[in-house]
Amino acid sequence: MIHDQPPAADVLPAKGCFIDNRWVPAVSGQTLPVSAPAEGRVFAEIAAGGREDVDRAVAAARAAYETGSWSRLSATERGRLLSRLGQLIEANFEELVALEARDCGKPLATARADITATARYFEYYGGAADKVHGEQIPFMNGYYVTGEREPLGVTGHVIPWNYPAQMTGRTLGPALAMGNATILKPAEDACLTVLRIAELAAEAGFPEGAINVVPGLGHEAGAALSEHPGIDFISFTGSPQVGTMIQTAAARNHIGCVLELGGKSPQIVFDDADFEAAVPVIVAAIVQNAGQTCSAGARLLVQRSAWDRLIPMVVERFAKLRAGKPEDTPDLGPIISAKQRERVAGYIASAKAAGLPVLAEGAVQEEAPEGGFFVPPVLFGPVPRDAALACEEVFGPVLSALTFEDEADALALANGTEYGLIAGVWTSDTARAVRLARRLRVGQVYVNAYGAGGGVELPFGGVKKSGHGREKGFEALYEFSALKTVVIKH
Ligand code: TAP
Repeated sequence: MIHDQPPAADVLPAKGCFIDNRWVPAVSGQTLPVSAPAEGRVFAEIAAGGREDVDRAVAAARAAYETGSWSRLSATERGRLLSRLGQLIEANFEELVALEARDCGKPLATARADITATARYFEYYGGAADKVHGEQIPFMNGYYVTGEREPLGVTGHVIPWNYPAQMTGRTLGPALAMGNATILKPAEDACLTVLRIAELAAEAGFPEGAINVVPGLGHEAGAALSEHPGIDFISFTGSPQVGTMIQTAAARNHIGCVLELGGKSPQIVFDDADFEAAVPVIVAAIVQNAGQTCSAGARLLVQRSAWDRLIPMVVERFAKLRAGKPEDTPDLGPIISAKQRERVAGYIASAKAAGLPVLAEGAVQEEAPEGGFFVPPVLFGPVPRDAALACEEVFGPVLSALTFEDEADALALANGTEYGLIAGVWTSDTARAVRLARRLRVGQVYVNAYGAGGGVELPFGGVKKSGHGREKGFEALYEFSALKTVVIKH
């Protein structure tokens, strides 16, 4: 829904598009309403950026890259600016927490963890900027050969609504550390912290054009950015459907891309596991961010011989879960939008209609606002292997429990979806853990743990339909740079 009227008095007005360190209204003059998911009502507006705004942002980034105002700053100076931005995020911590909590409906504790991680991304990549060394390559006598890492140029970034602040740090941090000039298109449903971080970047001293943000609709601003001939690389996190469009546009422009497209990640529990340690982590892995996490542990794979002991423990914990608004310390918040809530509720209703057994169901707190987009968490099981709930990403607080017989069966089941993002293995048999870690077709494996708090330092990304390329950790610095071989005859 596009607005061209002034917002109501209690609605935060749109700041605009952030281009060349300045707020500029969208060329169309239009804005988009943003809802607070826990309240179910509009509380802010953002600029409805479009093709012409993206053109301006690409021109600004191109200038910062070509003139060298950003790309030729020393790596140490780039690192200092990134670190300073991390410090400014910490200095404005409570403001950013409140904004992220309201914009996404996250419980305050989750929003705090997110903003802490956001600052950490900038600190990490600030420290890493001048640690990427080239190499000297042995070659024929009479030649001196080096391999040097250089920026890709202008990089585009399209991020989703589930972790707006963190995703900004995760994708811009390494791109900027390597000297790329950036344009970010955040999700229309949640992007207020992203816009505030852009403002803080200007305060930190980033030169004009290094960081540009164009909010707007996906099929307008997002499509314009991903198809733009003026970008040299694109990073996308979101649905496989849009990821496919991004990859097609990148191929047409002969540029590279990194895609992170979600998953249906397994938590595999053997009968020799420490159930006391496993159960709280198993439940947290699906309830975190109301299940709206690409790496949510959405499939609980239980060895048949462990089912009768493990499941009652999970059920007990699951049934106590309460969804509510950020300030009421709920176990989980609402779903991001009415549209997404319909999608998640649709999965639950179809599974119930198909007769899938409900093992446990949480509830919504009594004090939760009427209009909030809440969905009580549900544990289904045993779920047949070919059911939608065993294969498709729900992106909500729905845990599907399935049984397996032995290690070979566990592996086949775990690897048996189109996705391959992360996996958890719970066992006391170290040799088995190593065998599975090597054969699971995913980007990250956790043994007797799951997710480990996000891990800014840990390279992250998928295989198969979960995408390709890696963000997070040092690996991302290679993703956002190119190797140049220099051959000197002497
Ligand atoms: P997407 O549509 O994929 O949105 C992700 C980002 O892409 C948003 O910034 C979106 O902008 C933008 N976008 C949408 N259409 C585009 C286009 N044609 N060209 C370029 N950019 C475009 O995801 P969604 O609709 O928010 O969620 C749908 C499903 O995707 C979820 O249920 C979930 O299964 C999956 N999902 C996965 C993840 C992760 S972390 N892997 C994150 C979110 C969603 P707008 O928001 O303005 O449309």
